[in-house]
Amino acid sequence: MSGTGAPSARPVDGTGLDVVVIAAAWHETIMDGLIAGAQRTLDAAGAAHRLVRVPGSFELAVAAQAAFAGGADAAVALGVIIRGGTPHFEYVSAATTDGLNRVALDAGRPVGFGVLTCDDEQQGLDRAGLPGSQEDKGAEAAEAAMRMVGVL
Ligand code: DLZ
Repeated sequence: MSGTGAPSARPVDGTGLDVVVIAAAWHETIMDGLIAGAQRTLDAAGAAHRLVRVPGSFELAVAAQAAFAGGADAAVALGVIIRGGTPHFEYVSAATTDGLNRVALDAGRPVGFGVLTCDDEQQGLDRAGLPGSQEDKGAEAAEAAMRMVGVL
């Protein structure tokens, strides 16, 4: 279940890594798929990992900052933001993305970006790594985070 154009195949070695998976609570079914995909990928790579739940995507960045302060090698940030009738979507999406990027740059440690920004629920389901999904963005984010530890 690899995404269109997404890298794959080359196995990733996560042995010895301490990874924190941070997951928002909104849009439960899609989040369950993203979390399972990330955890499957970390297990397959042999990485130690734990799950931290936060209320919404906006809170992912500060939780990633805390994970790094606690010594984590990498974080995987998972969230689903679905467009509504107000400009809220743009503000939460931008703050989440900018916040996670800033935390990664400040810490010099990788944050796998598994935040879906969707026009509707179906776009999230299609990318959640669930039965019937075409893509598995939780797995992709976990894999990217682990690969980056070896790059930095
Ligand atoms: C408030 C809000 C809204 C409207 N939509 C979403 C969403 O689609 N996905 C998500 O992860 N979080 C959403 N939130 C919650 C915010 O991320 C945040 O948790 C609250 O504004 C409290 O700080």
